[in-house]
Amino acid sequence: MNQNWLSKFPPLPEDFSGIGQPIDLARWELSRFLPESAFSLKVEPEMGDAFLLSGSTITGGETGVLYGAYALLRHLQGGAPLPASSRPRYPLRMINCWDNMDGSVERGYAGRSLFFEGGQFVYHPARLRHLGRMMASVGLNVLCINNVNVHEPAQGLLDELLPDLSALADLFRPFGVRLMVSVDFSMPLRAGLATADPLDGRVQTWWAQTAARVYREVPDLAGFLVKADSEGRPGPFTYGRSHAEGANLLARALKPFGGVLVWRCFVYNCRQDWRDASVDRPKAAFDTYQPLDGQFDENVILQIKNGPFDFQVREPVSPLLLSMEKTNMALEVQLAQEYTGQQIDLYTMAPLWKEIFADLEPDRLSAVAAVSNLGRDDNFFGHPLAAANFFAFGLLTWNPEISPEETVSLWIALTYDLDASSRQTLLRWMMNSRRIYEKYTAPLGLGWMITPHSHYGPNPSGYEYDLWGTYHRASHTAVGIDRTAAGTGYLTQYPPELQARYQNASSCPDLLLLFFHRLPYDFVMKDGRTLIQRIYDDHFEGAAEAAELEKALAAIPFPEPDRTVILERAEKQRLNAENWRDVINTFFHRLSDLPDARGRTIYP
Ligand code: GCV
Repeated sequence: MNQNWLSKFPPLPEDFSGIGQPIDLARWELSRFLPESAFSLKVEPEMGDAFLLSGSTITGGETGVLYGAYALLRHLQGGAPLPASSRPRYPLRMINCWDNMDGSVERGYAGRSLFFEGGQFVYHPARLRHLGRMMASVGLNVLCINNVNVHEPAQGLLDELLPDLSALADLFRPFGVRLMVSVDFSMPLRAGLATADPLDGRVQTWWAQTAARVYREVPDLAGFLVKADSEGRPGPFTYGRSHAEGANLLARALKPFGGVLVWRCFVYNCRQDWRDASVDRPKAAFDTYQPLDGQFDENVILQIKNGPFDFQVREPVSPLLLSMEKTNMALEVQLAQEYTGQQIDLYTMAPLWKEIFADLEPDRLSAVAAVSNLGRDDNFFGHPLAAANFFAFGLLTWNPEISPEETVSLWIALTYDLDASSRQTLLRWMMNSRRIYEKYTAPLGLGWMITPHSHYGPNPSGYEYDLWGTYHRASHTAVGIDRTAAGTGYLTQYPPELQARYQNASSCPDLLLLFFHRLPYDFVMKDGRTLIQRIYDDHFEGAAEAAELEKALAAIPFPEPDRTVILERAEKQRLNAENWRDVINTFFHRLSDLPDARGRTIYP
C-alpha cells in the first residue's frame, strides 16, 4: 500500500481490535519509534484538539493527544519544528468527497470511489484506515463521504443505509475523524410527504425525526452538508422561502445532537442568456446571501468557495467571505484539480490558499473544507505529487500562518529520501507549478477557456455562447469584462481597500487584470508590453516551462512506482501545455490580427 508522506511509518496493524480511541492509536504510533518508557500521554478532555508537549509527555484532549503524537512524529521523521503547544485555528477541518454510490466520483481524478460501488458501501477497511491516518496525521477531522449532488441511492444514507454509515463511522473513530453526509433538500418528498417547504410543520417534524434516527446510529456525526438551489438541485426557492429559512430548518433538527448544518453558497443562474450582459455571475453569491446576514442559526455554517466563480486558476477572494459579520462561514477550496490539470498537470495549491488567507483575516472563518482529490488508485491521489495538496491543506487549516514552502518542503522530506539538491529542485518546481499552469491556460485572470464539461484542455469559445455565465467577451479589439462600478458593479461588493486595489487598470495586479477590466489588445501593461504581446508571451513561456519541468522531474531519482507515474503525467502535461499555447494564441491572433513581436509560430 502506498504510504506517501507516511512512507517512513510502518503499515497499520491488520487487527485493529485494540485501537478503539485516538489515544490508543497515538500510543501505537509513538511506540513504533520510541520505547514505551520514553513518552507518556495524558488526556485532559476539555483541551479538545489542542495539545502540549513537555519533556516526554503529551497532554491533550481526546483527539489532541493524537495530533500531538503526529506533530512529534513529523518532527522526528521530517524535521518539522516542534511546537510546545498547539491548537487548531478551526474546530472543523473538512474533506468533502463528491463520491456517488455507483462508484464514480464527480470531478474525481484518482480512480473510483473509496467507499462505494454498485449502489452499495464497498470498501477495504485497511485502505480506509490509511485514509483516516492520512487525515489525522495532518489534523483533518471531518469527512463528508458523498457527493453534494445527492443521487439515488445516496438518499438512503439517512434511512436504510444507516447501519452501513454507522459501521464506517466506527472505522474512522480512532483517527478522530467524524463523518458528515450530503443531504438533499427534497428528501421529505422521497419519504412520501407532499412538500419539502421549510415552513411546513410536517416537514420540520420529518427532519427532526430523521436527525434523531441518524444520531441514534451515529452519535458523533458531524452534521449535514447541503447544496440547494444550485445547478438544478432542489431548495427553498421552490417554496418561495429564503436560504436562511431553508438552512435553519435542517440546523434545528441537528441542534439537539450537537450537529452542524453546512450550507453551500454556490448559487447562481446556470441558465443565463449569454447576450444579456446585465447579469454577472460572480455577483450571485453575495447578492443571494449578504442580505441574509444575521438570520442564520448558530449551528449553520455557510460554505463559500474561495473565489466568486468556481475554482479557476486565479480569482479574487469571494466578496461574500469578507462581508458576513454575523454568520458562521467555512472557506471551500478544491483539492480535486477540476480546472487545474486534473492531477495530470502538476499544480501545487498552498500558494493559492495563502493568497486567500491573506485577504481574508483567517479568524473570520469557523471552518475550512476541501473538495477531495482522493480515489481508489493505489497512491490515493492519481499523481503522487498531488498528495502534497492534501497534506498542505491539513497543515494550513490547522495553522493558516504556516508558509507554503514549509508545508511543501516538509511533505517532500517525509515522502522521499532525496539528496539535498533534488529536494531543492523539486521544491522549486512544485512552488512554481501553479504559475506555469496559469501561464499556458488562463490569460491574466480570464479563466474559463477550458473544454466544456470535461474541463481539461483548451477551448476558448467553448463556454462563450453557453448558459453558464462564464464569458470573456473577446472581440477583435478588446477582451475581458469591466466589473467596476462603471461596468457590472461586482467590484462594489468589496470593502474599500480591495476596491482600491482593483479599481484602475493601470494599478490592478496584472494577474487579475482581465477579471476586472475590459481592455483593448494594445493596452500597455506595467512592464511596457502590450496586452496581446503579454498573452502570447505567457503562453509561450508556460509551454516552455512545462517542457523544462518534465526534464527536471526526470532528473530526480523518485522511487518506483512513483517515478513512472510522475514522468507519464509530466509528458502529458507538456503536450497539454503545447496545445493550450497554440489554441489560445491562435484564437487571439485571429481575432486581433496582431502579430507576435518576436515572430514565433502562431498557427493560422
Ligand atoms: C458537485 C462545478 C462542478 C460540478 C460541481 C459543482 C459544485 O460546477 O463542475 O461538478 O458539482 O461545481 O461545486 O457543486
